[in-house]
Amino acid sequence: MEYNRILITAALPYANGPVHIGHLAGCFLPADIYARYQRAQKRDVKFVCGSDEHGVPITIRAMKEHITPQDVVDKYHAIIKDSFEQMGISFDIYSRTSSSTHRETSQAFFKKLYDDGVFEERESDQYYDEETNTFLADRYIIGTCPVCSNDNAYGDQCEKCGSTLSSEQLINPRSALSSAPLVKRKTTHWYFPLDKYESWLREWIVDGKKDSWKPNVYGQCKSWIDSGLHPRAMTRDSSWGVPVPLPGADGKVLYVWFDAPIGYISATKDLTNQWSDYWCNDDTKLVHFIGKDNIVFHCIIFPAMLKAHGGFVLPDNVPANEFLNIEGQKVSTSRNWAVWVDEYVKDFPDQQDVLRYVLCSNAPETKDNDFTWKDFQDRTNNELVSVFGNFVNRAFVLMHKLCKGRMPALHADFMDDADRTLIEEIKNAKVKVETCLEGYKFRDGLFEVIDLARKGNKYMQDKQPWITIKSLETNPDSQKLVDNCLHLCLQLTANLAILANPFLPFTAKKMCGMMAVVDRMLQWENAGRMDLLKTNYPLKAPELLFKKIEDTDVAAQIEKLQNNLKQATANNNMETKTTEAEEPTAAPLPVQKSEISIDDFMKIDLRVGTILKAEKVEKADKLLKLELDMGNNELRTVVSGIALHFKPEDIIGKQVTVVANLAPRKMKGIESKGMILMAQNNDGKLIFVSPLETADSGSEVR
Ligand code: B3M
Ligand code: ZN
Repeated sequence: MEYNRILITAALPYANGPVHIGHLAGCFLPADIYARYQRAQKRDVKFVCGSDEHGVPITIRAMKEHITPQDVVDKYHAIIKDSFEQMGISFDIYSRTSSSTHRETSQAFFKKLYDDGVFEERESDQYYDEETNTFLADRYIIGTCPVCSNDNAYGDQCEKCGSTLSSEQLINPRSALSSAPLVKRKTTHWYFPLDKYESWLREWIVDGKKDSWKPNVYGQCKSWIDSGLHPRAMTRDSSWGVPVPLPGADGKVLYVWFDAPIGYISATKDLTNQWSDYWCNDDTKLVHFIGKDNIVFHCIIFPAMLKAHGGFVLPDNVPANEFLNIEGQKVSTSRNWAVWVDEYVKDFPDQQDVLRYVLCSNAPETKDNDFTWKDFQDRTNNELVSVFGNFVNRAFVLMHKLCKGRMPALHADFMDDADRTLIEEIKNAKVKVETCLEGYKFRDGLFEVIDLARKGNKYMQDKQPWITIKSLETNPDSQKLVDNCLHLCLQLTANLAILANPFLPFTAKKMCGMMAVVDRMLQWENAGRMDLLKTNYPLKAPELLFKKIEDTDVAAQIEKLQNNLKQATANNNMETKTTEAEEPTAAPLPVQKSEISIDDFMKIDLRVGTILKAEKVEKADKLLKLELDMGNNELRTVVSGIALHFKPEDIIGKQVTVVANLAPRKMKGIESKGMILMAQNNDGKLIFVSPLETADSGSEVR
């Protein structure tokens, strides 16, 4: 399909708190990289977003803080919008769902479905809190879990045992908002018959998107569709939201997940009168960037709504990311376990690209990932500063020193194979980065950019122009060799600016300043060109592109996290917890053990072993007897307490880290020679500590 327009959306953040780096990594940063890249390709792009200002969490926060919901959203809309601007998230519009455009657009959408007879009207009994005069969503009902007897299970989920529940299943249900006893009241709502769209969805997604959608997205959709779709209520009893546009529907609003995605349409309306060119043409490529918890809404419910309405384009792709954890734990706003973007930009002024770099190079594209401040430091110092920044800086410093501050010429008859290879690499890099970005592989794309800089460094290191120049007196051609080297390094620098621009826009702009070229040079078609900087053109002095992250910065941020957690735990009560829809309660931080010396550590002989056999140990329900290949024809028996977590047949062939010199000991009559290492999640789940790539059995782990 040839597309003539690209409409990019990023999930509308709830305006009930600031955004954290998990939000950035999950959808806003990839969406921005994609938008910047497509604009550089001179395609017709619109990148829209806005605050999601409806929904129960906002009303609860308002109640708690004794302010109106409007006050809540006004406050956070401003903070969120500013955070995005600071981080260079280049929305064409950042709108909000409390706007009049949105009210009219979502009401008209609802009304059209209503008039077309799409909805089913149903009466049901629902829990009502008589003290706060509200119907309670499942999340705001607490009771005893029928599965594990946890007294504080939520109406939609028990966080202790993980069961999905409905409030009807809770034993002794009570309100999370007040101490009033729960009563049931009759209420009428309009249901969208998702079941009627099941066969269409199956055809559109299961048959049609298998190869183009990410496996995590496709898989979630398929399992939803396979387990059967049911009508879903699209209205709620609440005083906050878009009023249901029907006579006699007082006190009823559109369900937040009905109106929020329509917010993409209203935002486009607020942006341009030509909005329907983008929404109502099949040659628009609509791409929704979201986090994994939003998949069903964007892949199933919203498309079915669009289909029922008619006249709208459907998403071409929904490249959802997984979650980013912080220092090994799930982000939790109620425990204040998060890195807030508004605080980052204060703590690290002018270092937006550093965060963009780390979040993209460690993006949770295929699985949940972990952000740690140490890793932030390592990636910044070892990759951005040492590879990219260092290359650009050296090219400029040497050009000023050895070529009088002007772009040196390229002397064709003095070129060698290394020069030609470098030119080839630059051309290849364009194609590689482009392929990655078109396929939503942002990590890989960024890796290619850094890899090109790495090649530049190697080239310069091999050429050593600072040595070559020393033989000027004996060899008058030396200047030409130096010129060639720096000419190529500087053309490479210009290419790096173009390729890095979608990822690191602040840096690319700075580089344009140093090269004294206009930003127009950054257009994608210029990548791969070797004539971007004109010979003899005066270049500016180098600017520092990135600052090193110091140990003290890392320590301060970790301390901040710990303090936030302590404070949040101290202030915590039921109320704050229940305002946070998706938050799991997490286990306390594992306490760090006391310091050891490197010699202590070196005493441990860690090796990779491969599991050849696994079987249950009789009369010991926790133990598995493992037979490990330790390389060099050594087979070893290790007894491990993992039987409750893994089936023996599932772990054959897995590689594990073995403490190989642990004194042997007998367990249930079997001699165990060594121990295997396991990581333990907050929820108690065990995970093998295995090499990321297959290693030779017996390899040392150091
Ligand atoms: N407001 C964000 C979230 O689930 C939700 C997205 C709406 S996108 C239409 O965090
Ligand atoms: Zn439970």
